[in-house]
Amino acid sequence: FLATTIAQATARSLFPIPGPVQLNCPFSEPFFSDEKATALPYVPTNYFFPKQTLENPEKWAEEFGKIEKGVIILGGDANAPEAKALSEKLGWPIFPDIISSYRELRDDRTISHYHHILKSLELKTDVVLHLGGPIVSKILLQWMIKAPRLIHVAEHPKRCDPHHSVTDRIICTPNTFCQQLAGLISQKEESWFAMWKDLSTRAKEQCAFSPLSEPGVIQWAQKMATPGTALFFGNSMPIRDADMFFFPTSPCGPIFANRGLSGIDGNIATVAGIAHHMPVIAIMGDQTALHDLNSLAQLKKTNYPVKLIIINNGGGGIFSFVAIGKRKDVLDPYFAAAHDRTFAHAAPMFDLSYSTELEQDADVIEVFTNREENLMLHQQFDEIMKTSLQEIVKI
Ligand SMILES: Cc1ncc(C[n+]2csc(CCOP(=O)(O)OP(=O)(O)O)c2C)c(N)n1
Repeated sequence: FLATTIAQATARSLFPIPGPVQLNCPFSEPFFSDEKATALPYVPTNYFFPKQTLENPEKWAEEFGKIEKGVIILGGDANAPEAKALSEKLGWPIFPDIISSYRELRDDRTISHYHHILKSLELKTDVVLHLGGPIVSKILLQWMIKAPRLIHVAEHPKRCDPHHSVTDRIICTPNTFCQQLAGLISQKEESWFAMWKDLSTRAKEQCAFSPLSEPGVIQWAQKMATPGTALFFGNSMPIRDADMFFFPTSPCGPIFANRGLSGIDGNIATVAGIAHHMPVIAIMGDQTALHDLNSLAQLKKTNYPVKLIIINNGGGGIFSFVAIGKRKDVLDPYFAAAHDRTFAHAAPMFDLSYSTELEQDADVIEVFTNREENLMLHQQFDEIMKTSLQEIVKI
């Protein structure tokens, strides 16, 4: 029972949608026995997964070959390095979501700052090719659903279409899809791609923040990223800021986040799990860290070191960005759950070293920010970005 159940759970964690699997283990009464358990002979099942292929790639290649203005969006867990070959052939840019496993590659087909471009300018595309799972950027989601054609490719049949806008749903492994098509399409010209690249280069020039600000912490992590270290971005603003501002200049380690689960729970436990396999730099908000405080005990037991950076803005800073942010009377007590706690005592309670300096070598680093200033910083940044990108379009 145990061997085949574990084999099945492992298989389910990999296919069709990679992710955690919960096993419920009911213990039979009286819960404890002195009797020695006897190991029975066991045979675990070996699983082999299908690689979904495209039935009629020629039809799609012919259609795509006629379209000049298209974009390739790599969503969560898209894991499609072959998108590069397809992008090169079609002359379509790639917008890689923070957890698409593509941003880590840092290749020249990437339009890193797509979020800022779409927020600043009114650009239109004829086709969106969305590979893999959901995306973090709401701005990108609102933009892509306006495209006359929205093609979603994933290897499972699950719907990932919150606005009911998908026009074509293709069940196929995204990487195989790109590989099959790229081989059939002849080289197209690059002016559409070049426009996106120019805009992205200009957008990048605007992204410089103090390391004491929330986006600045993300940019600090960008500097520290190495191929052998994983990155984890907590829910709420850290994952959103990472989606907007985390663009390593050379290939980096895998990027993790708890997307699609209920939310801010279990973030520290997730980091501990990753650190059984490789070192981790983790960034999360104070509420997220408080919600999973007892998992700090796990950080002492990992095979590899963890640097846990807690951005403490005294509550849920994300709520300042939504409509309720204007109602300070209800915002602080009921949404932000404002507090003035620090982690200075929590870290040593679990034998973890603690600092408030990013550059220090400590297990837990707490960076203090301010929710209102953070909102203003983002708003001012958006304005500067808009002006700067609009200048280019006028030229
Ligand atoms: C288990 C759970 N409870 C509540 C929420 C709602 N929620 C979303 S973001 C957030 C605030 C998170 O605050 P923090 O970790 O400090 O990050 P910040 O917003 O400051 O970036 C809350 C409570 C959730 N996502 N999950």
